[in-house]
Amino acid sequence: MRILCTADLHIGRISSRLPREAESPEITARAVWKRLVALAKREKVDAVAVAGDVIDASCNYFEAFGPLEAGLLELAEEGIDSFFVAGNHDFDSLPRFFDQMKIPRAHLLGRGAKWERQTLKRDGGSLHIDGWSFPDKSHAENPLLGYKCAPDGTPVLGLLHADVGQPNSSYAPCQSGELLAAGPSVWLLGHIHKTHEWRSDATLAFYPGSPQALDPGERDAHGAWLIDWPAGGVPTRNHHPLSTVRYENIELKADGHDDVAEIEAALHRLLEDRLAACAKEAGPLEALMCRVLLQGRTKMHSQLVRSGWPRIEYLSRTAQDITAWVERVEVDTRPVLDLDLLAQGSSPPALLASLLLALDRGEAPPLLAHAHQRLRDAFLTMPIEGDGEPGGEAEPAQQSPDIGDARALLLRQGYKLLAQLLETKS
Ligand SMILES: [Mn+2]
Repeated sequence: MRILCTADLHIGRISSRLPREAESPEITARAVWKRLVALAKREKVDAVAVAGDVIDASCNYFEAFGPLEAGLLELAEEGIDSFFVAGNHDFDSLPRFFDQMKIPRAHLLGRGAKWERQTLKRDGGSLHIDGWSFPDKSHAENPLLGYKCAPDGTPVLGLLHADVGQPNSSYAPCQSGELLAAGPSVWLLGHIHKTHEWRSDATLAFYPGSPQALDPGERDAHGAWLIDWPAGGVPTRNHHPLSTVRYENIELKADGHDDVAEIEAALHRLLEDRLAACAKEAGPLEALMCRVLLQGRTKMHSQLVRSGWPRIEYLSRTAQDITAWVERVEVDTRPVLDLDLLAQGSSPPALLASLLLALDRGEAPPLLAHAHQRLRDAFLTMPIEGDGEPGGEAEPAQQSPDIGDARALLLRQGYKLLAQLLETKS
């Protein structure tokens, strides 16, 4: 049995923060659905399984309707079944689609938050698919509390859109341990857009991640997973890249680079290395969007902080039909200063230098706790990138700032201020 697994397509969205030149029809979630259908046919899979959030929002219903119908009909013609559950984004639109379209071999499981089992039969084997769909735009109860997996010797694939390991989540919270003990040999999960897995001896539970990377928080390779499930054997899983966009963070050490040309040259080398590394598992990749973090001690610090890097938006590099773009440069460099010497005395620069030294040593001056509190307050009122619902789907990049974040921010701002104070003084 071969099952192509995905989730979180969010038809209606496109990959964000691309320069206009990098935009193509292929960066839409609609287009990745087409590539997924083509992959399913090429790989001659038995079924496609999708763990929710296929349609981004109710208002994208008409945009999603045509491509979904066409893709599902193509799959059906090839004898490929498809199994869906609804997520928090398409709790209403996906059931509506299935109500209006009667497509052979396409199944929506678990409407109204009621667990439902379908069985896929092929020569030499069968597979149960147990699924549960979101009944509303949020659901604070654990969906596994109502789940019973009746074992009958047939392997089971569980299909669920849920927030794993976040007990206070409003999006079907459950624990990885509960999933691994619930009965299915494999759980295909939706909701978190990054690939993540949990394993026990006999069980695998995983988020396949969004097949098209949609924003800079969705880093690394994105695609779908193909599970090969031999009758009576252990399933194996392979990643197939499908995203035309890949977001990456690049750290560039500016130590020893004392003019812009040197830093530019170092950046070009890094982009080339990253391009070469990404080309190895590129699939349909067209754009590599790099967020560059400039770190280290450099004489260029003040200039970089003051003027940023005006030419950066034009920086691109192409190799093997993939173009690397610098999406943003975050300057986190430090000036070349003797802080111990500067910290002597009681002038404003001296007091600031002592504070920076204390922060660098890992001490906790009162300002640190204060800054942390202010950061957390700001986080609570901040809209979540790409989602628009405050306090919505917390993803790793969107968790409440910790004390380390506060320390890094104070250091960054402190060095900036110190460099400026010293300049004013001279
Ligand atoms: Mn979701």
